[in-house]
Amino acid sequence: MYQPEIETMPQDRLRRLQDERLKRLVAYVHQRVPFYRERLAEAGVDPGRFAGLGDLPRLPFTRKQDLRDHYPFGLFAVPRERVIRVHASSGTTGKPTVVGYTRKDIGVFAEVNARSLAAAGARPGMMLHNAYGYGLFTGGLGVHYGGELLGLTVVPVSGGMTERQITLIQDFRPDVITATPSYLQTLAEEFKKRGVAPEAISLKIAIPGAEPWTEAIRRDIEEGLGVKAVNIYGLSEVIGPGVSQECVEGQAGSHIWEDHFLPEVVDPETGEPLPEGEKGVLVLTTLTKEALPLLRYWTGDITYLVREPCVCGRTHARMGPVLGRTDDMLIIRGVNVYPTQVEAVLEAIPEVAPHYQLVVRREGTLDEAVLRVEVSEPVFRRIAHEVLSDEVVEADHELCRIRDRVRSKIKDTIGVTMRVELLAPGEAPRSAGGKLRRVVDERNLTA
Ligand code: DLL
Repeated sequence: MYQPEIETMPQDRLRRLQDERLKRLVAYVHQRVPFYRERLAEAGVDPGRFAGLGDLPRLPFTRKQDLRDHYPFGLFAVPRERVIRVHASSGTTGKPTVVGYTRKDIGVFAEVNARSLAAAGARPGMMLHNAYGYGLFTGGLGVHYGGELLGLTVVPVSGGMTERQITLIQDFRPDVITATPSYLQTLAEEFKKRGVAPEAISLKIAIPGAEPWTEAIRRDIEEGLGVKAVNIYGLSEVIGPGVSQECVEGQAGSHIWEDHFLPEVVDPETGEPLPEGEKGVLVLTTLTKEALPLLRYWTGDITYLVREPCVCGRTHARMGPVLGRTDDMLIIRGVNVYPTQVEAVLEAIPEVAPHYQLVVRREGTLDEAVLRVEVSEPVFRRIAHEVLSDEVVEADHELCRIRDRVRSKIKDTIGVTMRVELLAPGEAPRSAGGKLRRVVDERNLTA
């Protein structure tokens, strides 16, 4: 562990630490951020009488829109001159969300990433191939500083230029790789195409994050690259990568570094806090940030919390995988659909691969959902063989059966009829280095 005394702190001590820090935070934002002064007044919270953790549900939520409304620097709690770095995340609409860091914030950012890398199994002296994007995106620089602090040799490759990535991995022989899960799949496929066996790849640990992924993708990455794959989670508004990290011992949920980030899971409709284990929206309060402290930030990510002790000995609560987002939930003919539900269905059908694209359009007044999914390699070879041996009818039957199976499983589990189109292996979109968009909504519903 990078900081064993903090990472294994008994939960009652951790609560006391959070309680003190939360009280200090409320006084701090009240004094320094006009937006929060107003919001706290509206909520009837007097910082002098704020009772700490027990009073947490009385604090107002902060949403992405609040950051947009105060674009670019309006929510900063320190003069711009004390901000030594900014990052930004590109929103789907309009202006990016801008975040800032004081020197101390950058220190915390490095610390939580050093902790995360160590929890993933990285050790001082190892080499890290960092393929998260460098630049305004927090992934590259966040992991980079953590790697240096832990004592790794960091190779700042950034995303993209797959050819060069492969060469560097083969020549430098790194132990650890950090990249989005979809890009790790792309790299695994490239190695396979070149006939490089997983055992011949030097990598031992992969740390996917920045977009949702599933157990099937974990298997893909672990088998394809010959590694253990452990999740890293984070978001720019709260700090960037390193808000939580799955430990390699447990591979069962990601430890939220609770001395810096106070987690809650709340009901997406009512905002009421939910008990441990129930699914809802993750809400995070930054306990130590100076430049951009946030009260109860509504991440939009759907997950659940686990407070049970972990096999690794860390006491910090774990979050489950991100199951969807309140805002990428699609409503198709009145039914709520999360892309991860589609993924789960596809994973249970061996004839197809979990590479897909979901296109939703409007036909007249009706929504039409088209699920384009790749058939698995063995199915593809069998069909190709049948076609070449002039058994076209058999091939056609088999494809029909697979399409029907996918369609009826989707209908049974999600409740929506989708048109299914089968693709050859490799035809669904792949990541070229960054986050991958698997869902295309062409309905333009705001127009
Ligand atoms: O993606 C920070 C990051 C960089 C995390 C590198 C991990 C690794 P944003 O661009 O602000 O920040 O996007 C944040 O991405 O609210 C989630 O919806 C999603 N996300 C991030 N990590 C995960 C993950 C970075 N491990 C948004 N699993 C978050 C699922 C994730 N979704």
